[in-house]
This record gives sequence, structure tokens and C-alpha cells, in this order.
Amino acid sequence: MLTLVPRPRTLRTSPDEEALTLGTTPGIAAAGAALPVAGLLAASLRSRGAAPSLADADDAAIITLELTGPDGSRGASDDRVADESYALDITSDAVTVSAPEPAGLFRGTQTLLQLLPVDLTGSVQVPTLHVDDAPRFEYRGVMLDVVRHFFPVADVLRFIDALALLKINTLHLHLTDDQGWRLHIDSWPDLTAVGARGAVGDAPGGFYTQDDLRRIIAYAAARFITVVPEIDLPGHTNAALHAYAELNADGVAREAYHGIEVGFSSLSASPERAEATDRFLRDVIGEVAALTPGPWLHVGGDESWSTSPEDYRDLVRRITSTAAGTGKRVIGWHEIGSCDDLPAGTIAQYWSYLQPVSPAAEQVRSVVARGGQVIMSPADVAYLDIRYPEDIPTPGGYALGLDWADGPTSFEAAYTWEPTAIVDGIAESDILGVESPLWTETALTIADVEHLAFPRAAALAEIGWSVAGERDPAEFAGRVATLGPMWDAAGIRYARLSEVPWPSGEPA
Ligand code: TNX
Repeated sequence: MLTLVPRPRTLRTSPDEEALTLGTTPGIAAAGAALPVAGLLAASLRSRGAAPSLADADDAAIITLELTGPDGSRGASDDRVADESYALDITSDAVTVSAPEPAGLFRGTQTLLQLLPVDLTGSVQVPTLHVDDAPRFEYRGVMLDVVRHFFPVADVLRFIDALALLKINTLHLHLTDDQGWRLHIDSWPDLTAVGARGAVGDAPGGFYTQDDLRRIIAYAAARFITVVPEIDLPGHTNAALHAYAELNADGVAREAYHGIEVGFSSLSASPERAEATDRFLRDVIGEVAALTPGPWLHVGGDESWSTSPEDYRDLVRRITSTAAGTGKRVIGWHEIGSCDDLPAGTIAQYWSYLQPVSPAAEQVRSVVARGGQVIMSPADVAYLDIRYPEDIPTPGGYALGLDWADGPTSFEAAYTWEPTAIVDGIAESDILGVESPLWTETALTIADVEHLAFPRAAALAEIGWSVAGERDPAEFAGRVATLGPMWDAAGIRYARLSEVPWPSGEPA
């Protein structure tokens, strides 16, 4: 049985053709912009016990990576979906991955890796086939909250590898919140010197230097994953209000906060604070935009329950116009749709339910009516931090996950939703893509993160990549089961949900 996640657009097997024998020292031929992708493929094969070698494009090699774009090496085009398209051809004597752009080549190598066994210390038989593939949506993301608990750079890199296998192409980092400020800002050093201490409960704090974030961005970029930085404004700002008295309405610094309530903090819209607040917005947003090469900048906007509606609209206008001024496309949680003067092309991230709770649907439609787009993250099915329906052993032995979004969320529920069927009046072309957020109130370690993320992130990956249509949860669970050995080999602490027919005999 051929098992791929996400399901490719077309897959043709050639049952009559003899299988390919892949030996333990496969040659990989590539040139120019395909070389870095070949290097990553070689590293993956090496981690499975093979001893691959890199060859020139014209040398005889069993695996060839071939760029077919106009000049074979131009930068990414405006058509992000086409950039990720690829073909994979396995005949009885060769493997060829071809794509117009390196991004597509990389996606094709992930398909190839899913077709190969995890043990390549001996020669293996690979079925002959042809795959033609491209994603449905241009944005297929996972969000990691590094505030409620902090995760060092190495943890994030490990997480990026796991996302890459599923053809996820965006990593949204929730960098600031009430409990901590996790990115150093040169012009406002106390945001981290003071505001990064501590996390939820007694957990240690921490923050990324700008070089740390650059490292994460570069590692992700090599895997054609774009980092979307989020600075959550104007609510969820207690860490900044604790670090800088001048940002508070009354000019008095707030106490540090390490609980898990939401909705109590806000920047001030008062004229006495306008100079400090606008300088803060300009400096912070400017530094973050300069650090991140990707097209998007997320400015939060959620749950500003202690900001009056007038102040919220005033602050969101100032925040989004500052962000748009950096040349980035602005993303905000759907509440920003209550503002009628958002910059052109602003994107709303929908986090209400499959049955929208008013006024979320109206807010999304308002953003779209002004030329914007939507990222779908319905909390009751897409949130990775909502707990599972069963008590399976967790890495740390303590319970993981929250309940609030109609939890628990089963694997089947995470797989069977359709992005175009949530908000009336929102068409396929209005949807930039889909994202699964993982808030980390209960996740203390990267093992906890992995337990919550996998296997449900595979469901999000397929919803974002594969063509719309009927989804058979049992058939999907059968394909996801084959990822188990790959996750085991990588040491990923996925949840062994009983809904998935995992092959027996491997570690949990
Ligand atoms: C709501 S969903 C939040 C986060 C919390 C999360 C817990 C959203 C946009 N904001 O601040 O961490 O619930 O699941």
C-alpha cells in the first residue's frame, strides 16, 4: 500500500514495472539552486543509515533533482502554489524529482522520504510510480506559543524538521504575551531584560536574541518554511507594561504575571501616552520587520477585553498602519475586522468555531470586503492545544491540553473540516490558507509540544495541501499510521491515539 501524507494530487503506480532497488550508497545528482535541497536529502538518508553521495547534474546517479523553471534558479515567483509544485518519477532504474522552483523540489524529496523505509542500512525495494503534486492553499501553518512556556532554539529547529515532513510551509511564532516578551528588541532592551523573566507557573523564562531568531528563520527557510513573527497588540501586553511604566495609562508599571487568564492587559490609547506608545510601535514593529525576510507580520489583536471599543479601533489603526508601513502584509486575529480602516490586503486569522460565534464571521467578511484574506484556524478542530479525548500516556506523566474550545478534539474532528464551509460568503480564493495554533499553557517541554501536535498536525497539513473533497477518517488514519516509524526514528513524542492503527512493536 502506498501511503503519503498529505495525499498528492495525482499518483500513478506502475504495478507491472519492476521495483527500483536502492542500494546503501545512492548517488544524488543536482546542480545550482537544487544543490542545497540535495544536501538536505542526503542528510535525511544518512540519518536512516545510508551513505549517499552528491554527484554533478550530468553524472549518472540513481536520484536526480531537476529544476525546470525558466532559468532554473530564479527567486521565488509571485505564484507561491506553483513554486511548491513538483513531479516525482520512480522507474525501475532511477528516481527523478523535478520542479519549477527549489521549494517544489524540497516538497518532492519529502514525498520520496515517506516512500522509503526508515532503515536504509541494507538495500531496499521502492515501488515504481509517478506523482504530480501541488498544494491547494499557499499558507499551511502551525503556530507555536513560546511565551506561556519558552522553548530554546534547538527545540524549535527540531519542531521545524517534523513540520517539513508534512509539507507545512509556515511557522507562526507567538513571541509576546502577558507572561513574557521573548524577542530581544535593541531599542527597548528592558522588554527582555525585565519582561522575559518567568513563564506560566514556576517555569523559567527566556528569550531569543536577534541572532537566535535569524538562525530559526534560516533553518526554516532552507526547508521552505516561512517564519511569521507575532507581536500581540494591544492586549496580551502585560510583559511590556511590566517592563516599561511609560506604556501604561497611569504611568505605573504593572506587576509581572504568570497565570493563564487572558484579556486583562492593554496598551493605552490616551493622548498622554501617544508619544511613548507610537515610538514603541514604530521601534518594535520596525525591528521585527527588518529581522524577518518573509512577507507577513502578525500583530495579534485578540481578546483585548480591557480596551474600550473606541480605543481598540484607534490602537489597531495605529498598529496596522505602522506594520503596513514596513512593507509587510499584516495579519491579525479576526477581531481586527471590527476596524474599518485596515491597510489594504490585511489578513484576518479566524479562531472562532466551526459554527461561528458572533461577531467573528462579520469581522472576517469585513476584512475580505476590503480586499483582504483569511487564515482559517477554527479553535474546536484546528487548535493543537485542546486535549485529546482519551487519556494516553504523556511524555511528562502530567495531563496535557486545555478544554475551552469545545474540547476534547479527536483526530477525526481535526481531519474532517472544510475551510470554505465555515464563514458564509467566504470563497476559496478569499482563503490564504489554514493554520493550527499550539498555545503552551500546559506544554512545558518540546516533548509535550510534540505530543499535542502529532498526529493532529498531519490532519491540518492534508486539509491545507490536498484537493477538497470527501475525507475518509479511517483511510487517513491508515496513512498516518505509516508516519509512526518515521516519528519514532526521529524521536518525536507523538500521541499514540487509538484512532490510528499504528504498526505494532515500536516505542511510544
Ligand atoms: C485564547 S485563541 C487565546 C490565547 C490562549 C488560548 C488558549 C487566541 C487568539 N487567544 O491567548 O493561549 O486561548 O487555548
